[in-house]
Amino acid sequence: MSMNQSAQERTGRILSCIGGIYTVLSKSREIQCYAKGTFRHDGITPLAGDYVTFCLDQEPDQKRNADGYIKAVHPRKNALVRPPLANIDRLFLVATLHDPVYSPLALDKMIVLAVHNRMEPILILNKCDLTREPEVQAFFSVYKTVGCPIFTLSAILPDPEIQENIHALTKGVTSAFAGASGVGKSTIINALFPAFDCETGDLSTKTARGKHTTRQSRLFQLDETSYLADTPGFTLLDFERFFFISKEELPYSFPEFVPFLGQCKYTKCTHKTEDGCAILAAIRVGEVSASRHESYVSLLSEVSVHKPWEIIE
Ligand SMILES: Nc1nc2c(ncn2[C@@H]2O[C@H](COP(=O)(O)OP(=O)(O)O)[C@@H](O)[C@H]2O)c(=O)[nH]1
Ligand SMILES: [Mg+2]
Ligand SMILES: [Zn+2]
Repeated sequence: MSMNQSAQERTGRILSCIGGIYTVLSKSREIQCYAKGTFRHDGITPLAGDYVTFCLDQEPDQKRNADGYIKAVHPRKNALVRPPLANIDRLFLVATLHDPVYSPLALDKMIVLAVHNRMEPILILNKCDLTREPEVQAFFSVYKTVGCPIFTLSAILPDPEIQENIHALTKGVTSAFAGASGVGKSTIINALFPAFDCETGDLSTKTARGKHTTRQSRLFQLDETSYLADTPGFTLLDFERFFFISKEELPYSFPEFVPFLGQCKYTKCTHKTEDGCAILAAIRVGEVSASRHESYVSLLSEVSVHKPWEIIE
């Protein structure tokens, strides 16, 4: 490397990647970078959401249409495989009791995934205009023991106070929305962040044959310290591919189980049906919900089939 090629190192955050060119946000400026770091040897691919060290090229690379190159990817808090995103702090999980009917197992699996990957789960029960109050209460009583925030709302009849409370939870963090197709993710996001261009309905991401086109993931800066991930087709199916967690770790991803772990009669208790199980005792006194425990038992049989080498840290 000649003298005049030595470049000053800077840090920034990747907002998006299109055709191998990364848009890196650094001090309110968007810099186009290609990847050229030692991380390549480590098999790390830079992702939207990554904090990176980059260098500006002395002379912008006309051929590549880039201003500089990414030199290093900083350690991640977490990374999702699909959509490819790194460093998500909060995961808003949207569910509905009608159109579509939510699956407790699917929702509980998403909560496990969030907790296991150090994303704080926030539950949103949407389409409450289609739902009778006792059904909403039943949902609430199952999930209140989890200990995460729960919002019940109707995205087509926005309530300013609920909106404000959800909005406040996106401050100073990087958030993403997840949930089955049709639950109202885009409608909720559009109402909360009018500047964020998020189409309702998933039609535009499908081709005529009904296949999803590959859309790149993208981070949207809400304000200086707040980011929102654009996750158009982020449904449970996308989680399944990287649902790797050991059976020993699983109970720790049920936040309401944690205070009782270590209190069972048998140290190797799997909390299924054992005598003297503290989790089963907690269900009897209403501190853990039976439906959540049912999901735990189902997921335990699912994770037990993975061999240790399949576990991705
Ligand atoms: N009745 C009712 N319909 C809703 C509500 N929220 C969204 N929808 C409708 O549900 C459909 C799917 O919403 P969309 O935001 O595209 O869902 P997404 O696939 O999760 O992004 C659209 O036709 C919305 O108008 C709601 O609170 N109540
Ligand atoms: Mg959508
Ligand atoms: Zn137990």
